[in-house]
Amino acid sequence: MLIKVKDKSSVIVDGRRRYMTESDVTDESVYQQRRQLLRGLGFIGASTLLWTNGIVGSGKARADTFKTQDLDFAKSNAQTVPDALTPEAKVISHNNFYEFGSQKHQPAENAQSFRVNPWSLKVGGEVEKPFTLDYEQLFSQFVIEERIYRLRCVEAWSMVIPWLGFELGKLIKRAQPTSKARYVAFKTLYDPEQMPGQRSRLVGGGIDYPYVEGLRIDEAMNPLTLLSVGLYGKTLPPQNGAPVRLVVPWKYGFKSIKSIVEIQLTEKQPPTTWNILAPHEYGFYANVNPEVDHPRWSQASERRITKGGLFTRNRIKTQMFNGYGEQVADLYRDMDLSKNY
Ligand SMILES: Nc1nc2c(c(=O)[nH]1)N[C@H]1C(S)=C(S)[C@@H](COP(=O)(O)O)O[C@H]1N2
Ligand SMILES: [Mo]
Repeated sequence: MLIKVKDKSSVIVDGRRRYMTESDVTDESVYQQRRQLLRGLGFIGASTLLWTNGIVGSGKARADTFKTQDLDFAKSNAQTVPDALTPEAKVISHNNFYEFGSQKHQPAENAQSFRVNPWSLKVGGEVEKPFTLDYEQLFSQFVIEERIYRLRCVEAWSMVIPWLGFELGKLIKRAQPTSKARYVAFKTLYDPEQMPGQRSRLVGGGIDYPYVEGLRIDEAMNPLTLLSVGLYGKTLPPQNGAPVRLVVPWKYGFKSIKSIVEIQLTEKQPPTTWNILAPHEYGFYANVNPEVDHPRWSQASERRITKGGLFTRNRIKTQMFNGYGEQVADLYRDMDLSKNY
């Protein structure tokens, strides 16, 4: 499996074709400086075939069996936050991915043999030009940027994650939506053979799979909305939604659907998994809002997952739209957010 972001000369190493990267031709520090410069100029570097062993999760979970690959990317200065990053070991070992079990440690334990290549992401529905991306095209068709975003789970914990990906809006534009397209519907892979949560309601938290999500088209086109293919400089580990997942940073985490196989433009508002499960608790919009409590708990504050153990004091105030109000408040100016939760 190789990820070829741009055409590069290739060499054969140990009997395998290997694409040259910057690090092959320069020494490491020069490579880093050059990469910095290229990023500053708005170029992306090219990638890779550096197999990494990943990182061992903090707990018992062996989150490192799956092989991620280094990805090169353009650093975006515009989309970052001043908050400290959540350590990678926690990002990849404390997950919600009910297809692999409903407890936080289970996805990292149960998803390590998940097959991400070959993959097929279908883009269709109310569009002039439907298309499909295969695994390599997920990394080669759009410029990969780094975006450092807060992720606020509806359960009142949060992380700060350096994602790699591209704007969903760019993919949608390529498909040329028709005038009927008002919403965007997303679907996760359905593969009970690989996903124990899809075989057993007990493991899968009672969800009717496949997991589905949706956005209004103006939300989908907002430049913050990301299709992520990596984090911490590497391709996504399966527990975080490999090979491609949505990231909508101003909404509760459950909107950020993982391991997507289908994106459909639609005329009608699509059904969404948590709304189907408990409509009075989880709305279609699910914007982070400290003033609208969950029926069973407050949303005024959150536990920020940082360095330090479980009992580190790290309770912080939750911000309206997770701190992204400047970019997104306009989308909702005529709406009652306590009704459209
Ligand atoms: N297919 C699918 N996508 C999903 C989920 C899931 O269970 N299945 N959980 C959601 C929830 S509740 C959260 S908080 C985020 C967690 O993303 P992370 O594990 O990468 O932090 O993924 C979201 N995407
Ligand atoms: Mo969540």
